[in-house]
Amino acid sequence: MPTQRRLANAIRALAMDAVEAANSGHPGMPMGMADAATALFTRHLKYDPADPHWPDRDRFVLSAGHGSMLIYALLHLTGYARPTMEDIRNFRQLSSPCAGHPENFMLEGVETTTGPLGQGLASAVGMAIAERHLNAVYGDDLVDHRTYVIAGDGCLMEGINHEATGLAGHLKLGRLIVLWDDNRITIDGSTDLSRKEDVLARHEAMGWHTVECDGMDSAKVSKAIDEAVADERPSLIRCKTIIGYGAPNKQGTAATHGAALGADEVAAARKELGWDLPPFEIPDDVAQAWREAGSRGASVRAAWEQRLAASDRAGEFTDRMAGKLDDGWLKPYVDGLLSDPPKVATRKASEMALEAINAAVPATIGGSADLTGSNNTKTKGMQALTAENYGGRYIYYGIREFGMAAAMNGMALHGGVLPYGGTFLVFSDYSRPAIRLGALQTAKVIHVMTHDSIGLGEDGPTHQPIEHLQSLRAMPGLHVYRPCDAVETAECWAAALANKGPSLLALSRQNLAPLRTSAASQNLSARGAYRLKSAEAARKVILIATGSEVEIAVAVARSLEDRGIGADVVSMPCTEAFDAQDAAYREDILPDVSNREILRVSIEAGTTFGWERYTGLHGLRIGIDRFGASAPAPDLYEHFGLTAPKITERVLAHMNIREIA
Ligand SMILES: Cc1ncc(C[n+]2csc(CCOP(=O)(O)OP(=O)(O)O)c2C)c(N)n1
Ligand SMILES: [Mg+2]
Repeated sequence: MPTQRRLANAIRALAMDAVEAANSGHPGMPMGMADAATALFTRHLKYDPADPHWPDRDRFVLSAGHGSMLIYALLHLTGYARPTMEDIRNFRQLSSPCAGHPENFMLEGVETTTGPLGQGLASAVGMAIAERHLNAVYGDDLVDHRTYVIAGDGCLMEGINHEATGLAGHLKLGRLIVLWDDNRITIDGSTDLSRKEDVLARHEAMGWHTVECDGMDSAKVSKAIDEAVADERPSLIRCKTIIGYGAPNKQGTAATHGAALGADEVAAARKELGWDLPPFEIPDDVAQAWREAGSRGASVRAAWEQRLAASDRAGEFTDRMAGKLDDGWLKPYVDGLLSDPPKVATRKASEMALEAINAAVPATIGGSADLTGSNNTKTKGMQALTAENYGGRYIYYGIREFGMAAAMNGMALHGGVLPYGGTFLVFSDYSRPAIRLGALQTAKVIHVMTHDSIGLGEDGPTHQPIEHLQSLRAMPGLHVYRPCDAVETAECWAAALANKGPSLLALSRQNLAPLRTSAASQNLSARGAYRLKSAEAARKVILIATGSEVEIAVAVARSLEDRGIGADVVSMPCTEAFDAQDAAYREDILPDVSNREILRVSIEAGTTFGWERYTGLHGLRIGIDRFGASAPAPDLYEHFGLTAPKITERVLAHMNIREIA
C-alpha cells in the first residue's frame, strides 16, 4: 500500500507536468496542498465518481481556482470519467476540459467555477445554506452532507471574505469546512508585504471554530478535519504548507505560484520526490490506491439510493433537485390583475407576484441585503431562515450585497432551491462580480433590484442608477427584465423562473399606471419586446420604452397621433429575450432599422449608450447621460426632460416638423 505522501506526489507530478506542457499555469498551490487534499479525498469527502450528481454528495470547492491542476488531478485519480490523462496532457488548451481555471460546465465534479478569489468560498456558504435548508425539509435520510473548501491567502484577503464568513458564522453553518492553504506566499511575494491580521482570531470573532495543523502531513490534516467535523460551528483549518513543495530550488517562493518550473527544476523535483516515471504516468500501485479511495463512496451512495427509494417523498425530492417548477400560478394571478388593474410600483407588483409564486413553488428562498421593506421581497407568512430554523425561506443577508449574490450562486448550484434576493439596482455594482460568475455558470438566481432609476427621487445621484441597466444587459447570459406594470412584472417573474441561468428584475420605486389591461394569449414579456399599442395613423414613429418610461411613451404616442403621426409603442422589458426571437418576429416589431421613413425612439431613464442597437444611428435616444440629482421624482423627470410634452417636442424636431402654435 503506497503511503499517503506517495499518493500526494502523484498530484504534484501531474501538476508540474501539466503546467510544463502548457508552459502556463500554477504548479505551486497544488504541490503545496497535495497532502491536505489527499487526506480529504481519501478519508473524509463523501463522493462517488460514478455519479457526480448524487444529491447527497459532499460539495468540494477549490476556491483558490488558480490551483486548478489540484482538482483535475483529484478527479482523474479518483476515477471520474473525465478528465482523462489526455485531457490533462492538454491542460489549458482549447480541446481540453482542463481549462485554466476550473469550470463547472466543463467537468462533472467541479461544483463551481472559481478563479476570482474569494468567490468560491462565498458560494460555498450558499451551498452549506442549501444543504441545511433541504435537510430541514427532507430530513437526515435524504440530505446530510458537508461542504469543503480549499482557500488560499487571496480568498481570505478579499473583502468578500468578510461578508461570507460573517454570514456563515451567524447562520452557524457547521457543515462548512475551509482548509486554508497557509503558505504565506502570494504573487508579489511574502504575505508580510500586505497582511498583518490574525486570520484565525478574525474567524473566531465571527463565530467560527479554528484549528491549525501541519498541512504537509496528511494524518495531521485528517485529525484536524475530524475536529472540524465534530464542532458545530463553521471551521477554518489552517494548513501550514510550503508552496511548490518538492521543487528543491523554488519551493517556498512566489516563483512557483504561476509559472512552469522549467525542465531542470522539474527533473530536480522528480528526484526530490522519488518520482522516476516519465510525465503523465502514474505507477500502478498508486493508481490502484487512488481508485480504491474513489470507490469508498459507492456503498454509501447505494445505501442512500435505498433510503430514497423507500421514502414516500422520493418523487417530490427528485423533481425538486431536477429544478422542476410549477408555472400554474401565472394565469389565474394575471386574470386577477386584469379584473381590477392596480396602479402600483413594480416592486410592489413583484411582491404581489411573489405571493403567488412562493405559494406554488416551495423551492424559492428569498432574501434581501437589509432592504426587505424596500425591495418587497418578503411575502406573507415567510419565516426567516436562521441557525435555529433552517427550514425558513427568507434570509436576512445583512448589508452584504456581494456575499448575498455569491451565496445565491452557491445555493443554485447546490440544487433543490431557487434563490432570489433584493437590493437597490445601483448596488448591483457591489454584487456584480457574483452576478457575472453566476452568468458564466448558468446559475439560476433571480436578482430583485428595485429603485431602478431617478424615479426613486430624493436619495439622489448616489442611489440613482444611470449606466446600470445597459451595463448589465451587456453581460452574456444574464436576462435583465424591466417591467412596466403589474402584468408585465408577473410575466417577467414567470420568464425568470423559466430561464436556465440568472435573471435580474429592475423594478420601480414609484407607482406606475396599469398598461396591460386585456388578456394576452401568451407571455408577451418573455418575448423580450412586443407592440403594446399599434399606430392608428400611418406609422411614422416607433417608440421603444422600458419599465416606468412605457407609460410616458404611451402619452407621447397619443400626442403624435393627435397630430396625425402614427406611432407604435413597443414595450421592451428584456432586450436579451428579444434578441433571441426569430428574425420574423423581430422584423415585425422593429422593421428594417435602416428604413428612414420610420423614426425609432428609445425612452429609458438611464444612459442612452447602446440604444442605437434598436434605434439605428439615425434614430432618437431619450435618456440621461449624466448623474442624477436629489429631488422629488416628478421634478427630476421634468428636469431631465423625461415628460411626454418634452419628448414629443424632441420627436417632432427630429422629424423636422415645426409645431404651429
Ligand atoms: C479577485 C482576484 N484578484 C486577483 C486575482 C489574480 N490572482 C490569482 S492568484 C493570486 C494570488 C493569490 O495568492 P494565494 O491565494 O496565496 O495563492 P498562492 O500564491 O498561495 O497559490 C492573484 C492575485 C484573482 N484571480 N482574483
Ligand atoms: Mg498563498
